[in-house]
Amino acid sequence: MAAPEKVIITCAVTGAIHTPTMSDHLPITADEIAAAAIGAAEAGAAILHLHARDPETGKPDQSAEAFEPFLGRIKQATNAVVNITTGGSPYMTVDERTKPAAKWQPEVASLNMGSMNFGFFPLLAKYKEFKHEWEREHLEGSRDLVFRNSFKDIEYVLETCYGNGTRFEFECYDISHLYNLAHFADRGLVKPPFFVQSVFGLLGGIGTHPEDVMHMKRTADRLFGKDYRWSVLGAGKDQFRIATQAVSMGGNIRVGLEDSIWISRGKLAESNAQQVTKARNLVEGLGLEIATPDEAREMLSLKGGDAVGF
Ligand code: KMH
Ligand code: ZN
Repeated sequence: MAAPEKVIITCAVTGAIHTPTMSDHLPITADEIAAAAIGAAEAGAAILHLHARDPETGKPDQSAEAFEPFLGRIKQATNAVVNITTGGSPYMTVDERTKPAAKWQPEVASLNMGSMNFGFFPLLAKYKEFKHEWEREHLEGSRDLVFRNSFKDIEYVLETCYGNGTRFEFECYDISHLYNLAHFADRGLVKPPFFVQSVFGLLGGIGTHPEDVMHMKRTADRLFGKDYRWSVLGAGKDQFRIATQAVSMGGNIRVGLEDSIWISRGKLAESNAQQVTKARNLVEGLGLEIATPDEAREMLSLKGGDAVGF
């Protein structure tokens, strides 16, 4: 029997959903994002999924300039693959969301494979006071928030980024998003190997039951066969339970404070590196090995760290 493939750990260090009030450990400034990303890479993350924030308020900032101060530093300090979000925040237009990836031409950019209700308002119940006024509006507004990723939007991201040799982390929040990816593959607009990031546990997307994870994998296997690499992220408290199931099924995993601010039940993660270390221990505890950044490049057919625009 062939040796199992190595496991790619992606770390998404800050995102655009959690807010400064929720954790003092959430990286906000460019210095904090750079340090968090470098720490995650040192702990074993092969891919770093990056968003930027306003350094004063912590509000998501999707200007290309906001990414500049940390991209160069991460590149200098690590060999990790840099993945720039095109999801930005679900409150932004696709044009705004695509600007950083278009300018900096990373090896990987995220690409969200369908529209969905994106409800994070249940978090409101946990916090009485907020550090910044925007945080309450951000949570409250998600009662009526459609994260828009129409076919035209997806084509726009593909057209803007493909010519730069950027490949994609296809974020699939539900089974239908796999079918949308298959549609683009049928039209020849995306080329294998596809890096499918299955997202579990967001209100508006698929749940976190083991059957949900099985169904996602079975469907992806049927649609893409050997033409894809499967990665999972579990939102919030389910992060490591989903990761454990997926690794045992041959998958890759994404951790990081973007998706969960927790390290264990009721205990905040003190850093992204802490979650990556836990993920690494999980992989190695199951008798598997983590992929280095160069091994991840090989598995995903990436252009290489020297071919980016930063
Ligand atoms: N926070 C993830 C569930 C993106 O950046 O493109 C969604 C995400 C979107 O990572
Ligand atoms: Zn993201």
